[in-house]
Amino acid sequence: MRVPVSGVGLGDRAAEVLRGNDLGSMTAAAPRLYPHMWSWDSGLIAVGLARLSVPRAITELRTLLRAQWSTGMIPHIVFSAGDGYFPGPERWGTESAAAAPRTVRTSGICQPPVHALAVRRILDAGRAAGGEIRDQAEAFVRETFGSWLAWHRWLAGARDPDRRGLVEIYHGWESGMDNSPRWDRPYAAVVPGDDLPGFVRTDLHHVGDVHERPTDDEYGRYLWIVEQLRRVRYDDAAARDVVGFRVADVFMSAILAVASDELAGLGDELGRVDDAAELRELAARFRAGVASTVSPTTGLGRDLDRRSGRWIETETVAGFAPLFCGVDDGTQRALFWGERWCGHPALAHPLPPSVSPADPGMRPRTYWRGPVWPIVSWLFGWALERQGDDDGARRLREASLRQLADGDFGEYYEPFTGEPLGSLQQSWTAAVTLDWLAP
Ligand code: 2M8
Repeated sequence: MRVPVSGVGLGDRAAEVLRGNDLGSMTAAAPRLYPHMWSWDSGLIAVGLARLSVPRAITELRTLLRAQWSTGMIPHIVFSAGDGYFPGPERWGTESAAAAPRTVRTSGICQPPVHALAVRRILDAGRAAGGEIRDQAEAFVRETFGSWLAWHRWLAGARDPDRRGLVEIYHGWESGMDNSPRWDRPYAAVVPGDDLPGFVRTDLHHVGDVHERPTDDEYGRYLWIVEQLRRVRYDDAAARDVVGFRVADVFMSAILAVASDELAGLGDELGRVDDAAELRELAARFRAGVASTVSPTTGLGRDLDRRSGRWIETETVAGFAPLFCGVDDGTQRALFWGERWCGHPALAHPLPPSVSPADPGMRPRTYWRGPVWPIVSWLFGWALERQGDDDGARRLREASLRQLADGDFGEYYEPFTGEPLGSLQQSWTAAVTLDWLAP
C-alpha cells in the first residue's frame, strides 16, 4: 500500500493521468488497454476536464459528435490512429453502414447517454470562469444542442419502438457493464456460428491477472453479435430482427431519463420550448419504464430479456436504477445503505460494488461481476445531490476519495481490500476524482 496522498496531490495526479492519456482532440479511455475514445467515458472525462480547462472539455465532446451517425446514434468507440485494441475498426466494418460517418472510424453500437450531464457541467464551469470562456461554453451548448437531442430521439425511437420507457440494448457492451451477471442468461442464448471469424484478444496483456477480464467463451459471444450486426450493415430495423441479444436495460433507461431532464433544462435556457417539452416527456416515459421493473421480492429494478420475455433477477448495482432516476419511495435508499450493499460489514469502503457482496456468486476481482467502479459511485453521488440528498452524495464522495487516496486511478477496485484493478491510469476515474475534489 502506498503512502496516502493529500487532496492537492491527488488532484495533480488525476490531472497528470488525463494529460498523459490526451491524444490531442480526444482522451484515450486508458493507455494500452483502451487506446481510443469510448462514448460514456468521454462524457465523464469531459466532466473532469471541465474542472481543468473548459475549452479542452468542449473539444472532447465535439470530437465525439463528429462521430455521430446520421441516425443520431453516438457510437460506443471512436477509433484513434492508435492500434493494439481488439476488436478494432476492421473487425467492426462499419464503413458498410449507410448511417456511419465517412471521415471517422467507429464501432456500430452505443453506450449509456451520460453526455448531457457533462454539457451542463461545461456550461456551469464556463459561466463561473466568465469572459471568453463563458462565451465559448454558451456557443458550444447552442451549436450542439440539436445533436444531443437527435441522440436522445434515436434512443427513444430505434431502441424503444413500443414506447415502454425502456431502452433496448443489442450487446452487453452497450450497457457499459460488459460481463455483468445481468447478461448471463441472455448471452446463454447467443451461440456463435461455425463461421465466426477467428480472433486474438489483446486485452489480456494489459491487466495483472486474466481473471479480472471476461473469459474467451464470453468474448466468442460478444464477437458473434458484432458479426450479426455487421452482416445487416448496422441497419436499425434489420438489426432488431437478427440480433441474438435484445434486453431492456433498466440502468441505461434511468440514465436516459435524468439526462433528458438535464437536456430539457438546457433547452429552456436556449428558448427551445418545444424541444424542452419533448425531452421532459421522454424523461417521464423512461422514469415510468424504470418504475415498472421493480421486483416485488427484492425491491430492485430489473432488466427484461425481450427475446425470452423473462425478467432478469440478479442482484447488481443496476437494480438501483429507480433510486438513480428519482422514482424510489425510500425503499431503495434504505437498501442501498443497508448491509446487502454499502453497509456490508466486510467492505473496505462503504461504496456500492457492481454485485451485492451478499450474493454468493459475487466475484470481487472480476470486472463487472463484483468490483467497485468509481464512476458508478460518482453517478449515484451526482443523482443523490440532484435530488437534494446532500448527505448521501457527501458519503459517496468521501468514501470514494478514501478509496482513491493511494494515488492510483484504478478502473475498478476490490471491494473488501480496496486494491485497484484493471487499468491503473483509467481516464474516467481520474476525471471523477477531479470533480469530487473541486470546491
Ligand atoms: C469496457 O468495455 C470495453 C468494450 O466496450 C472493453 O472491455 O474492451 C467497459 O468497462 C466499458 O464500460 C468502458 O466504457 C470501456 C472503456 O473504459 O471498457
